Amino acid sequence: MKKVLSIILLSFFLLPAAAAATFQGGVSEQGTSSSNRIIDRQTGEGVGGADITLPKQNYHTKTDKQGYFELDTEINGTSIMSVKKENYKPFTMTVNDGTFSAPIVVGIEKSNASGIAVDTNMYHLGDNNFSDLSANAGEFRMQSIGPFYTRRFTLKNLNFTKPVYLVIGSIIGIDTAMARSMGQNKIPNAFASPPEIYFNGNKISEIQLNGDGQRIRLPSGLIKKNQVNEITIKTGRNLMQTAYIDYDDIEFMNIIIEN
Ligand SMILES: [Ca+2]
Repeated sequence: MKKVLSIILLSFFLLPAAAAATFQGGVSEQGTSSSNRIIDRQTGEGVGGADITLPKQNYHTKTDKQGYFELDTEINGTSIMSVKKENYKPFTMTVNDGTFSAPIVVGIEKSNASGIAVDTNMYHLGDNNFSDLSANAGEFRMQSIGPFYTRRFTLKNLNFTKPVYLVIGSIIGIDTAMARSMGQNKIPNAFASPPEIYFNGNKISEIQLNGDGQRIRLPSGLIKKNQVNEITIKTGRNLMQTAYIDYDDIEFMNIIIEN
C-alpha cells in the first residue's frame, strides 16, 4: 500500500519542469499576458478583488477589477503563494525566484458543495533548525508549531458513494532521499524520513516529495460520517542525525476535503 501511494505521488512530479505552472484546481500559462493575472477557470474572465498572499514574506496584495496583479516583493527561495476569493476554492501554489520571470496566469475554480476547506492557514512543522540547502531554501519567518499538526473537522453533506480525498494545497521543505534524488534540495549527506499522514489515528500515507495539490484518498472504512474526524500530519526526522532528534522543517498550506 505504501509503495502504491509513493508511486502515485511520484507520477505527479515526473511531469516536465513546466508542471510548476500547472496544478491541481487551476491552470497556469506563462507569458500570455503583460501582467500577472487571476482568471476564472471556467469562464476565462479575470477575477477582481482576489487576495494574493505570500505568508512567509508577510506580503499581501489584491487583484484589480480585471484580475491583474503585481508582486512587489522578493521571493528569495521557495515559498507558497495563496489565492483567496469568496465563492472560489482556496488555492495555493509553490513559487520561487523564477516563477515570475514572465507574467503568469492562474485559473481558480468556483467552490462547490462537495468540497470543505478544513484549514487555509500556513503552518511550519519541525524545530526551526534546518539547512540553507534544504528544500525550503528560503528564509523562514514562521515559527514551528512543533513536530506535528492535528485538526478535527466534521464530514457531512458528502456523497459517500464517491471517493473522498484529503488535498494538501502546497507543501515545501521535505528533505527525503527521494526529494533529494529529484533535485528538490541540495543537501549532500543527509536526508529525512517522510512526513506521515494519519486519519482518525491510522497512518494512511507518507509524503515523499514537495509539491502542490497532493491528493490522498481517505479509506472509506475510516470515515466517521456526520461526526468529528481527525487528521494529523507528522513531520519526518533527519535520519543521519543520531545524537539528537532533528525534525525535518516543512511548511504547508490549505487542507481541503474533496469528494
Ligand atoms: Ca530540523
